[in-house]
Amino acid sequence: MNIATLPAVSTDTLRDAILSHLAYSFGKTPEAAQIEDWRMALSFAIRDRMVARWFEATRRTYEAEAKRVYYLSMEFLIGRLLEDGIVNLRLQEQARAALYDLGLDYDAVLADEPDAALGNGGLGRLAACFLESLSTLSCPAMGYGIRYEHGLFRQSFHDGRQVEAPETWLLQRHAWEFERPEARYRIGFGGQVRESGGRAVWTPEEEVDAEAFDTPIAGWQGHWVNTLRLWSAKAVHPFDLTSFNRGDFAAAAAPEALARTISRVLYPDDTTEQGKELRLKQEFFFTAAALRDILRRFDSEYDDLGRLPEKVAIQLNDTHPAIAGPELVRILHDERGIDFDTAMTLAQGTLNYTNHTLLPEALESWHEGVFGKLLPRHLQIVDRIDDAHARAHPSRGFSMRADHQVRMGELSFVMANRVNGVSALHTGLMKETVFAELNALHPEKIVNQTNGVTPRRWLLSCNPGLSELITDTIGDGWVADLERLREIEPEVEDAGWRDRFAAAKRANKATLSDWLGETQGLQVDPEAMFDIQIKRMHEYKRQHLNILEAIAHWQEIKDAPDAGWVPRIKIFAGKAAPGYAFAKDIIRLINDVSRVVNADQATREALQVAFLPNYNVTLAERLIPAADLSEQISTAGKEASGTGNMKFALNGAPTIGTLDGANVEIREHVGAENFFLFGMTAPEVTARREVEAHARQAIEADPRLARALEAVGSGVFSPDEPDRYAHIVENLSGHDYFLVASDFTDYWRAQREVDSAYADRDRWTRMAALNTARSGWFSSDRTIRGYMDDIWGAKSL
Ligand code: 26Y
Repeated sequence: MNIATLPAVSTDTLRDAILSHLAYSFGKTPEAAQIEDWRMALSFAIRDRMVARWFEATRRTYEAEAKRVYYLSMEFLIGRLLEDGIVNLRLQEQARAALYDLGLDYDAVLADEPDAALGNGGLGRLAACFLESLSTLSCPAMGYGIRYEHGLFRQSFHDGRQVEAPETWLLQRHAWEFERPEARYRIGFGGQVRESGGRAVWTPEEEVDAEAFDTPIAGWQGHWVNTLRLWSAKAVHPFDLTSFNRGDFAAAAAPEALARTISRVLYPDDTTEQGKELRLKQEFFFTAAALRDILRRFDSEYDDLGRLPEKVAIQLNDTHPAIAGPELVRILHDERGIDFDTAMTLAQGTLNYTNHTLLPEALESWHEGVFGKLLPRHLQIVDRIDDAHARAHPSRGFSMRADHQVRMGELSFVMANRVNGVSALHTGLMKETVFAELNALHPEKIVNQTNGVTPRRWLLSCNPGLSELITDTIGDGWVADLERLREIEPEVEDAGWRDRFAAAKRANKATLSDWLGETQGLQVDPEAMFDIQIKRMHEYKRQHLNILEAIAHWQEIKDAPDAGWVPRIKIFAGKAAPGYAFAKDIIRLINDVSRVVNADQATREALQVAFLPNYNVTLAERLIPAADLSEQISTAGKEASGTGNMKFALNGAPTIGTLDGANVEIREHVGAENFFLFGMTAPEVTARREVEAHARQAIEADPRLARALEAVGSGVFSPDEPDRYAHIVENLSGHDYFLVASDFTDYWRAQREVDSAYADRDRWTRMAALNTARSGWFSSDRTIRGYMDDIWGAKSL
């Protein structure tokens, strides 16, 4: 069969394809089929439609001898893929109708798919948006990562406390991957380095195999399909027969278990770099496999390694794959016999590095003992890289090898052709702080690429009501050219159009309200303002500032229940790293406040608080379209960019926020009058920390803040254990590194401005609609074009 000539997809052909997969791929009759069987059959029918384009994309890339882009990331937070596939292939109507014909509920079938949480948060979700945009822009590209058996833990609450359980996405069948037993590489760890014939020869002590699993990623309209290749760790000799025959079954299975450990679980932390050997193993495992695969492909096309920088661009998503630098040099020099300086230059021309954080505790560094034990040859190479760099720049005042550490940020910087930050503010701060010295030596290296989000998932598919209004108004060209959202701006002056915009938002809120009732037992009036903060739990993101303001608000409502308050529901969601005690205490505090406040008959019309468990991509898709207000309240200078902030603005939720990360650029785009700004700027934050007793001062100056803290400290929300939150109060009135107290007063002011703006519904709708109309720049298509032009030198095919 010529796959390129699959029939055009009608409802009938799709229904037949589903039935055919049900029978031939899953061995089920329609009568016996469970929802999972139907979901798999539909997924296979959709996937079939990608395959021809996938082959075609590969063929065209070879034919054009195009430069290829490789995105190396420890995390790909892809979420569910079925709806994404259906939407991008524009098969929504057919899929809905086909399932209807089969007596099935489309939404229920889609909801059966597990949410693939192979990432912690922003960095992993960015990687997923980038893959989709790379395909939309028909850029020849491939993502490389780890096929974790267990993604980010599942979160629930017991007595308000976070409880973690393993995530098990692979226990259900997964429709999207193709196992590639033939794409398998042996990866070594430990052992010795010897000299032989003037060459270093590394003999690893331990070996595992990396086996590839490929997921096709279709871009908008399915014109181009790239691959996400995830590596799974397999034992070289899966089974120790001698032990088995001896009757020692545990020992017989040991090699298999040991090898699988490497790809078993995602590290659930995105703040504190723990220096765990297993993490370094994971990093080397997937990076080394990816490089072998990249070079195999390169060798199949070209015979001159000197052309590597011309034909290959490798992007390191943060320092997690930084070992790519020394590993590439090792392969080129030790294995391919290229002299060291040339090997280093070739690697430097090929690699690029994206930095996502300035938090010192999240910057990776490895003790040379751990590093040298696992990667003895790489430690030698790092030292040679460091020496070479020092020789070239005798004035430099730092080393990537200070304090017996290997500092991965410096290593990545030196080994990269381009280094980028993820928002204008963040890139500026990179130049002034962590990379000040390196930037002085290499002033051309650092560039900015402000993050973006894919409009297919984050508007078209998650918000069909608003998308339909937009398409009705300006046609559907906006989906692939998001800046065309500007064309709806003139309509914002039209009262009838505004009503339609407001109706779309209200419908989303009603849907969410029903869902909250059904699944969380929460009764919420869809007319209330939906005020939402969803992101990982971190002190710098300041969920505690939000809850303190809620407490103060509640207290004022109690003082004067009839003062005409604007009804609000504050919604929180987010996971805390299992070892981050303070963040977990904030979760518990919010849950405690929620219990007390929601039970208060005197105030519940005006204020409710909810913390939704198990935040993930799917929950974000549910919440963001229904949001009225987006909380982006990090301490200025700490949030590298943020991408949730972009999704909210795009879906018509104005921001209350600080001048941090991409908030700065969002405010520039949507207009200062459509953004609720508060708080200190990054330089003011730095200055404020120098003020003695800054927190005490701020608390003394603001009786509302003092009263809210007093309530927390005296057990109003934890009557069974009054001093449960004493340490939080102590932190916020003492050290208060993230300046919650100092920003409180201005945050309160901005919140009351939000209230009055929301009370004037027509004014609010205008602001909301202008947020949508002016957020087109935050498409990840724009970001990827920036990488292609400024960093990779790659072209659309
Ligand atoms: C080394 C280990 C502890 C670690 C693991 C994961 C360190 C960091 C991370 C993840 C960081 C992350 O998600 N950073 C976020 O990246 C987003 C995409 O650029 C930004 O929008 C966001 O501001 C930043 O916090």
